[in-house]
Amino acid sequence: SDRYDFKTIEAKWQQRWAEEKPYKVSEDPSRKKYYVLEMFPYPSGRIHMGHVRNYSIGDVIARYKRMQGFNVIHPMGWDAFGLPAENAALKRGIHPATWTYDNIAYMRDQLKAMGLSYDWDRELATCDPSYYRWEQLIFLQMLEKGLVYRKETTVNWCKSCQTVLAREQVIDGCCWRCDEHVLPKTMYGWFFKITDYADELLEDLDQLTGWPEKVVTMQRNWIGRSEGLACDFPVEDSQEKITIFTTRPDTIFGVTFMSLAVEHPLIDKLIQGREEETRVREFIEKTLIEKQRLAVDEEPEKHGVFTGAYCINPFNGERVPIYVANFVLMEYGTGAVMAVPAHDQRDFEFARKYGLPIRPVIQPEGNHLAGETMEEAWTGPGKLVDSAEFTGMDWQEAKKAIIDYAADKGFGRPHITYRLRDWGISRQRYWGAPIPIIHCPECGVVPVPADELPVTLPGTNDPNGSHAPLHQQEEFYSTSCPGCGGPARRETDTMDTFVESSWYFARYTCPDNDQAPLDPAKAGYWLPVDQYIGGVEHAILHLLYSRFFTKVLRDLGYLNIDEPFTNLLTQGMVIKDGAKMSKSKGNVVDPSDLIDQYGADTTRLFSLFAAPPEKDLEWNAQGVDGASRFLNRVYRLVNSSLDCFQEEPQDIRISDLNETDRALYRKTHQTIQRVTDSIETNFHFNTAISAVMELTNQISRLTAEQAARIHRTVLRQALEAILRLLFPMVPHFCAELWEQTGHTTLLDQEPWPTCDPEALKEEEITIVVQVNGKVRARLQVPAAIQEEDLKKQALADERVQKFTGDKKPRKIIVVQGKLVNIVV
Ligand code: ANZ
Ligand code: ZN
Repeated sequence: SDRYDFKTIEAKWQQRWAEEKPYKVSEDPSRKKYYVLEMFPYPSGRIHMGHVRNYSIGDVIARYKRMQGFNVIHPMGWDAFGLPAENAALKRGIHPATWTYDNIAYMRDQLKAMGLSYDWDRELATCDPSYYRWEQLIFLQMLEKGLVYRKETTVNWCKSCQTVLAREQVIDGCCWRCDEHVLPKTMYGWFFKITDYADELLEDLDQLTGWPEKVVTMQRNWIGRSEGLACDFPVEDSQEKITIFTTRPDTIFGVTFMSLAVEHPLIDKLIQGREEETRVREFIEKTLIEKQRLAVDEEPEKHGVFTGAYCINPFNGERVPIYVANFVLMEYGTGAVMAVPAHDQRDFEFARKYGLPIRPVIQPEGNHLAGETMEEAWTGPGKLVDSAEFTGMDWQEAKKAIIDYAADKGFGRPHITYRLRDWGISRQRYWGAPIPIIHCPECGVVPVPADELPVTLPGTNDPNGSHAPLHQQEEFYSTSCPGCGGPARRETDTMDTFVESSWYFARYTCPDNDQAPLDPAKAGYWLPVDQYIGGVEHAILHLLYSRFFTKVLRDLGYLNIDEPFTNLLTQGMVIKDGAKMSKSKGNVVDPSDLIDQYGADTTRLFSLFAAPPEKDLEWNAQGVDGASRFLNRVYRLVNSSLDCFQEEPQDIRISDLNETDRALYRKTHQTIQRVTDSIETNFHFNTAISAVMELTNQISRLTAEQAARIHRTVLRQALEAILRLLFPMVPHFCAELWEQTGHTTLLDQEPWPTCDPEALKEEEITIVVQVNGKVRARLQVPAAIQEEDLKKQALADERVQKFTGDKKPRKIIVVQGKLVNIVV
């Protein structure tokens, strides 16, 4: 057959790479390192097209950088804890560990069948005690530094499943698994103090020039820094005061009521014994239940209830009625808002609904707002009115002046609030890393001594072992206190799986280290990750947590960097029939079928050629066929030209070549230039591949006669360039042809081709310029010059103008590539 035998070829090279380990690396201070990393997969069972795309992109970069001489680290592992393993265990009656490790074994084979150039000796699985024991140690070291704490919070609790649910697992107020009503429950949980790093996490975003701007913006908004005023409003007839946070101190004379979050701790005191008490309590209860029902980001309709109590605006001594409102968040600012309906839309709607006064205190230029006629809040700029001594000030100026005034009088202070919350890491599930803590009735919370780590998950070595939540496994939790030796109880929460993925990229630098989580020398050599590649769905949490962990590990002395990922590429989705490929849509293409039918190289080539990495990739069967046909064409082309590899190559000077040879030589070097440029600018492999296709076409178009006479070295260089340039994308294919053409080196160790600058210069020709038939000048012009440009240049030439003078040319005759005759 005239199709190349990809099955044999791919198996052969995969075996060689497994045996010879050309992708195994170690630290070498004499060489520049390059760390390329794709987000590691969850071992869900099989790889999908999204993986194929992600890993193909990473592999091209790894191979390209290797050919450029970098010491390239390119590792792979498994994000192996998490819920699906437990669900599968429930459904199929197998242990989560069995399910996970079986999947890993299967998916590892699938990745190997793609020919990805990983250093497999660095593989890690986060569910392995050899990994999570170090995570437990990091937890303890963070605890010691005050970066871990335990507090009571409200969680989503499913009574029938006896577990906390994540926000996404509450659907219409019910448990996604059993459909039971989900209720708020206060319980203890462990937290990482990510807010301690809020400022640094925000500031260092400026360093991340190699990240997509939209990801940086999403992180900035997530951290959500707000500057403003914290101000105390004394409660009437009471010693209490309510502290509010506002970003608009300039509007403080426009306050007409106060709104508290339903969870605000002062509410009880405010309403006790008042006639409003029952109504308020009912409102709070209703609101708490309603909160459970809301989808993430869904805004409830604004409701509130008057408490009967008043507080005093310290700026003007006015009485301000206190409301409880469902749109005030306890977790933000101080959980209390001074309401200014004239200048805040939420307050405006609330005021209209409950008939509260609207009092404008910021007047925009050329307009006069009146509370009775306003149709919406004015949130723009303006000058202060009805604001005592601040009247007449510009709003920006007034912000400062009012903060200063409050600070001076002692009832307020400048305040910065972050939207970012501390990271709750407690999960009540089985399949996660146990939190290494012991609760002792005498000593309280006691850390597990470091030399007793790991606290292993029970039952993982036994396929029939229990995988019930740890709080149901007495053998696990009953223990003795490391402090007093008395009976004690182990912590039964496990860690959020995002903890594992927050530092795995660092662990790859010493995956077998059994002395410490990290080796600062090794980490120092390899980190930061130069190029990270993954889905944009991780734009916030995973990337933020990894940045946080990097700073923590730096402060614990393990790392000497501030940021983990210098460059980030967020690849687009793989879509089919206009929708993301997913099981639920039934439009999944299984990469294994493709690899079976077309081979790994064709599959890789298709995924790289169909779209630039950051764009969505639309699946189409013709595209795969096209990729396959192209590779077969190159295969035949090289095989029909084997003789050019038999002679010793000669030195080439472009000026010595005849026209056909010169054209191919130029094209070869232009292609090298274009491919390199396309990769360097945002990894646009699709245009890189197009360039190689053009070069291939130019060779294929040679007539039999031209082909027979073409300069052997020029042809050889062209074909070698094709193999080198395509190698990162279709490695088995190129490795095989490289060998078939008599090379004994591995292409990985071959340098990336460089281009001959002489060849990139545009070809120039000499044109004779006549005036009325007499030769007056000779011009050096690009060979491809347009006729109009040539005429202009001829007319503009001084030597020519001497003879044409002011006379208007009657006629200009152009003989292509030779002559211009101007008749005057
Ligand atoms: C008075 C005011 C007047 C406000 C005005 C805005 C406009 P950002 O910018 O997002 O930080 N706020 C404060 N704490 C809140 C909470 N716990 N729940 C809901 N809203 C809260 O928003 C800050 C503004 O959001 C604050 O400034 C406060 O309303 C409100 F013309 O105070 B403002
Ligand atoms: Zn004790």
